[in-house]
Amino acid sequence: MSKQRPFFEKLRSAQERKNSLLCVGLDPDHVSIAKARGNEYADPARHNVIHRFCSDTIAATAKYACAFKPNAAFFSCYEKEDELQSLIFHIQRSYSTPVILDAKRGDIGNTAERYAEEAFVRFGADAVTVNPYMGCDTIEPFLKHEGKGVIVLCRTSNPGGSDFQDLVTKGGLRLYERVAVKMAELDERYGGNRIALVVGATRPSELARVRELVGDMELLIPGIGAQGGDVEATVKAGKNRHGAGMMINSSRGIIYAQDPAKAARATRDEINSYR
Ligand code: OMP
Repeated sequence: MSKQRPFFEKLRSAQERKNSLLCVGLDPDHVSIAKARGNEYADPARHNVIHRFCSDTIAATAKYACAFKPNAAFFSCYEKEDELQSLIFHIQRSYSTPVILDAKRGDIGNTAERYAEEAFVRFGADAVTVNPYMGCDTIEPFLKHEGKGVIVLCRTSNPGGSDFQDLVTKGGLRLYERVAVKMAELDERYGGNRIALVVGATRPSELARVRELVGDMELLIPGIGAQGGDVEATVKAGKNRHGAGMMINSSRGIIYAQDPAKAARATRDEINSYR
């Protein structure tokens, strides 16, 4: 198991150093890269496009990002897992910035152990996103990796997020509320500062409800930018008592912007203006 600095320590240090709650999502696809950058990354054999695009984007935005969140699907679909691994190492070493591997894993114990090893040992990520639908025992194998962050889906940003997550459970709580409560309990059982929750920026009232339920816990909040979540409503609903406790993610809105550095700085500053 890793002896590196804990994820939440790295995160808070990056948040303070860069005065930022912005998480930059790395979701590279060939069509969007060509559309946004024209010939800049043209390579008919597609050898290094993903890697070059990501490392340029990281270099441009690292000053403004408290974390990066590469989404595994955008690398594995092109068989670019080696690039993913080297980009994660590059972000950690060159920019002292934590990396969340967005993999949304969730499976029974022995399989979850392999997923945890994949995220934390193979890819060397500081944190990973997981799906709690199969129950608390499927989260625990990830928590066994000391210092690593486990970021659990709670109320997702997509329109279908209401299909199941808003259903009222036996005790009267909605399913996402129950996830929030159970994960806060599990986090406490593991000593705190191990679990964060994913709540979409497209759902400010659910975001406020989760904040009410979990106190100062860290939240990963995707859905601003391309999905249209309102930054002011997000920050006001999601901030904790210290005007923090959030990693607000934008992927397409930053990486495919004409000037990613400018977009990242503007988003960071807009978030800060409502803290
Ligand atoms: P943009 O919509 O381009 O900013 O990308 C959002 C990123 O966050 C994608 O990688 C999504 O897979 C991810 N995401 C959501 O959009 N909604 C969620 O509820 C959860 C996630 C996530 O777990 O990161």
